[in-house]
Amino acid sequence: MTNNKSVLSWIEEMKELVKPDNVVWIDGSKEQIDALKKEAVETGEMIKLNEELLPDCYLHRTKENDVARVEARTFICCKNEEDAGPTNHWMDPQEAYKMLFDIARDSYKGRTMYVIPYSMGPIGSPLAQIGYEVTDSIYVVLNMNIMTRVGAAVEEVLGDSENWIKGLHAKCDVDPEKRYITHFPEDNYIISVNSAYGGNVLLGKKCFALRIASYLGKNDEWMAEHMLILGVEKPDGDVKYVTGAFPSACGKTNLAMLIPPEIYREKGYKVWTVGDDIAWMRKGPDGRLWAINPENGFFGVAPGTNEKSNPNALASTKKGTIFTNVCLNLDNNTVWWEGLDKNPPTNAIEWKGNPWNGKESTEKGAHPNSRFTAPAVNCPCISSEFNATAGVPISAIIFGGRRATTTPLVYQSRDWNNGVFVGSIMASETTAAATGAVGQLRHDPMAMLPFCGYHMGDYFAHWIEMGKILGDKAPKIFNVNWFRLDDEGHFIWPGFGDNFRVLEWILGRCEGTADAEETAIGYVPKAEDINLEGLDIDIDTLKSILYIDKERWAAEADEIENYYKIFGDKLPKELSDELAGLRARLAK
Ligand code: GTP
Ligand code: SPV
Ligand code: MN
Repeated sequence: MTNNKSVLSWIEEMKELVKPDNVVWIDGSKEQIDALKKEAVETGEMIKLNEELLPDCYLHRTKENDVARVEARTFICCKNEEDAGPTNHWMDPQEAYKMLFDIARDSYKGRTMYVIPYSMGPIGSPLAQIGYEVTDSIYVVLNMNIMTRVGAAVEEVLGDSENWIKGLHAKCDVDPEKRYITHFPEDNYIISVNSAYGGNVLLGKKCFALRIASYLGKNDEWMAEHMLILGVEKPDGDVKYVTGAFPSACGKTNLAMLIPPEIYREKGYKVWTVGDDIAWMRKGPDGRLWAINPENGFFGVAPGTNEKSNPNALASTKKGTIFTNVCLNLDNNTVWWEGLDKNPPTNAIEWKGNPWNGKESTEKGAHPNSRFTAPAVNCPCISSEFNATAGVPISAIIFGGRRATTTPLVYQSRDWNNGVFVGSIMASETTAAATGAVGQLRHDPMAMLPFCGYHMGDYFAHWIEMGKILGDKAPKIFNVNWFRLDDEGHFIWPGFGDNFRVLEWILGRCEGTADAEETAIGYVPKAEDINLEGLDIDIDTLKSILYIDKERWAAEADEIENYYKIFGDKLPKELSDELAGLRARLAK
């Protein structure tokens, strides 16, 4: 426990408010964490899985109404409504505090308050930040203990500094009508009530590491982004690092842990995972952009994860993992989800807790947004630089979305500002990661629509500014789309490990060794520039997903113009100029 006055006085304030029966300070020790696991099993909050097949693994089921992020109930509470911008929900901070404190008041009665000191980023890294989360949920404590660096060492680094983020989580009655996920960027404060699910309650993750951190970064020349970080090792041992921003459930974890096709493995190519969801980036002493992963684990989408699609993610879940809302196989007390294998258990309990026979039922065994919380150290391809306090230098930034049409497999932006434009016009089909309709195309600039803690127009301006700060050392910017569909609705590109072929082209472009064709939207590989060796796809098919359909893009430009209107005079002139440039090139 700390002597930090600012921390102690806030904890006193919280105790006064929520009135816990007792307070437990999380030190992160094995004894303490083991005791909490035991308690959670005794109360039924978690189910212990087969110790031989899945050592130290647990299953947790949330309420049926509490299975994903709730964007409609997520708020940015800053003094001026204008500062939250057109893409965020806003609440007046004073009104919000009052309403939230009223909801949370006395809600820990009969419960324990857990105080979690945590570091986002390697403890002591100049890029790391510290937070305290108080919660009445053991599930939250155990997940935070996997996803962040928790405990006494964090408090030692903080010392008596007042530079830390407050996070209050209160489960209350898990009432969806009173559920609020709120952020006070001007006060370094997060309050989350009436949920007990992932991104709503693991306050270090989306709330802090993206919404609050994006605001901090804007004011201090750094960036907090919804990005994976990976390293590509070449046969000569040289490693080049790349980040990728794809919207929720659009392939970050899969790309981050990719295994290159055999023809590359034979030559000695490898991929190393630094992060699968969030990157914090700042200009380093050498002038390049350096990135850390502020997290310490993976909160990954379970469905679709299998031995073929993502063996590294699957291996990461084999010990010390918490599964949420997957299916329980009663025959051997292990877990199952759609897409794990073709053998659904017949004697099982589905994610809602009902008996389930996978051979007969038409219902799903696992929720589409069921997740695993796995320690990063479990990952067979975890980067040697995972804990590097300086981070890793970034050569390329990749944007990408889920687009059935229009957007080609890959293209390179013309320069930094054009790359910011490419990120700003991202659109993607919605997924089960947030409540609401699935499969609807929506704008999701830089994959940050649900996560930007301030005005998106100012966020674009910050990106432009970072380009000026980095100058000719700025990473090159690309866009990818693994999700083009054929007339029958099948994915055209094989994806997963074969995405390495696209990564190879991207790095080749950074090094000046790969060829491309200049098009209206940017530099697109000629079909021959993507290596298809060992792959069963013909060159005409590849051509079809590299083709730039000018009519569709002209319609896209109209759509972008319309979308841009919501930013009013906050839209940087650089971006309206880029749009005009695109139109002019399309008209040629
Ligand atoms: P969040 O954790 O929500 O931020 O998601 P994510 O971006 O990490 O997505 P993830 O890698 O978990 O992938 C989500 C879904 O996309 C899974 O169902 C994957 O099977 C699917 N997916 C990932 N990569 C590819 C790909 O290259 N091609 C196709 N067709 N599907 C993919
Ligand atoms: C996402 O939705 O982008 C996630 C899962 O990574 S959550 O932590 O719930 O936000
Ligand atoms: Mn995510």
